[in-house]
Amino acid sequence: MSLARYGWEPFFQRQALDAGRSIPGRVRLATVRRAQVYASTGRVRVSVPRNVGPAVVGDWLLFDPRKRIATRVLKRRNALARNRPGHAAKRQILASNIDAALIVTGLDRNVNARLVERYLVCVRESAAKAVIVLNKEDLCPGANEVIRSLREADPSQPVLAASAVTGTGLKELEQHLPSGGTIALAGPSGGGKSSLVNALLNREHLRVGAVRERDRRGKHTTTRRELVVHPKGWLLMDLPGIRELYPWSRPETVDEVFPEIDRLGLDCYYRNCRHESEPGCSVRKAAEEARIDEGRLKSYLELRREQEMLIRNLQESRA
Ligand SMILES: Nc1nc2c(ncn2[C@@H]2O[C@H](COP(=O)(O)OP(=O)(O)O)[C@@H](O)[C@H]2O)c(=O)[nH]1
Ligand SMILES: [Mg+2]
Ligand SMILES: [Zn+2]
Repeated sequence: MSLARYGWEPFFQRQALDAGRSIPGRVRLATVRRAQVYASTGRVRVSVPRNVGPAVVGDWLLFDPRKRIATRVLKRRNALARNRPGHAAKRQILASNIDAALIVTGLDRNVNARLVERYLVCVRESAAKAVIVLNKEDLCPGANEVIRSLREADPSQPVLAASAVTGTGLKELEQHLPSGGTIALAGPSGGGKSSLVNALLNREHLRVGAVRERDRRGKHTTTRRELVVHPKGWLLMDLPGIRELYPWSRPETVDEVFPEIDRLGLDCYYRNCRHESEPGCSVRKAAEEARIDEGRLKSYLELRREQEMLIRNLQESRA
């Protein structure tokens, strides 16, 4: 079978010129020391020794087809990464080699815009295309208000309403998926990521979790990350929901997620204004006059501080 349908490209091929007897495989499932890969010989389970790994979903690795042992994880084209909760600076890669990420959240409860912004920072940092998907439109036909406020903040950011149950919005969603690309589905648990993968595949492939009625939170049914091949050529990667997301990014990436704030910052009196309590701050002024959203500003400042702190912690740990 051709490896191209799994995303094999010159970037990886060049790294595999000296592979010897090892052959390439794309990780579709991974645990700490094991991985299941798509290879030219089909699906293969391989072990990933400590000195080789860890491998994450989306990685390309080389493995010995006889012994079924990974011999090398190939350099990643990009990655979705966060800082591990409870650590000063410890990078955790959630997924690798992705072309787009759908940030999926359910309209059955209040959309957590703050969490969406955090996902957006991760995706922007990876340079993959981000699409915000407001799922469960069938439960909340009045999604327009949420969509409008998201679009108002950043008109260049695609935001779609969809329903995995009725199929609303799926055609439009498909138009946003880069052809032949690897598409990660990220977002809080219970938003409908697995359901959307199934709806796009038009069959039951992934187990869908029941939503607890009490608080409408999804149970954690997706405990592993999995990569599935769509007949139209996309590789869909269902990621488990995570509760705390501390993006692993440069502070400048935060600016890209809040373009309306970044733009105002150009007019501040001080060129390096932090929009905290400096005189002549046009960002503060805009917030006072309700020209920008107070919640977004708080989120922006918090994320900037977090990412600057991350850099300091990283420098200290390396010193
Ligand atoms: N009404 C409705 N329910 C949905 C929709 N998508 C998912 N669900 C339900 O929401 C719950 C969580 O879905 P799941 O796909 O497991 O979410 P995940 O945790 O993000 O993977 C399940 O009970 C689904 O049946 C939708 O578009 N409309
Ligand atoms: Mg799931
Ligand atoms: Zn300012």
